[in-house]
Amino acid sequence: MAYTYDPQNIFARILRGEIPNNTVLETEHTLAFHDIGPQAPIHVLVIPKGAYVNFDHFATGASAEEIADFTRAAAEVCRIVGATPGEGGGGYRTISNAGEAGVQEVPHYHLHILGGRVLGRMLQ
Ligand code: DGP
Repeated sequence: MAYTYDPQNIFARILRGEIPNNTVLETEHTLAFHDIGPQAPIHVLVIPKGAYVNFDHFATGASAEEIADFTRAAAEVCRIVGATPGEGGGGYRTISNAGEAGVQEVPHYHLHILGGRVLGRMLQ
């Protein structure tokens, strides 16, 4: 699948510093910031700095170094916001929406980290 990345999407603009964000963590390949419309007391978005549209594009197109950096940054974000179970946190949920069925609004790959309350079951 060939992906066409829109460099004017809102997260690309955040990465270029054209739009401010409330940063939680920045690493070499990853940026994490608070969601503008939080759906839970903790709602952080983790995005790669590279131009990837969705999870498939990232998983197949990013380097092993980028993927490792992203994955570790996401885990670090959970610690920073105090959500990590076993480390005093109450737990969290990660979600990545893709495409129409997934209702992805921003076409730059991102992981939602939600927590700070009991989120309710999504899968039975
Ligand atoms: P999704 O449907 O998975 O593409 O979710 C996109 C999320 O991005 C949504 O929860 C709201 C958030 N969002 C959209 N615009 C901005 C913005 O300008 N700043 C921040 N911090 N979050 C944004």
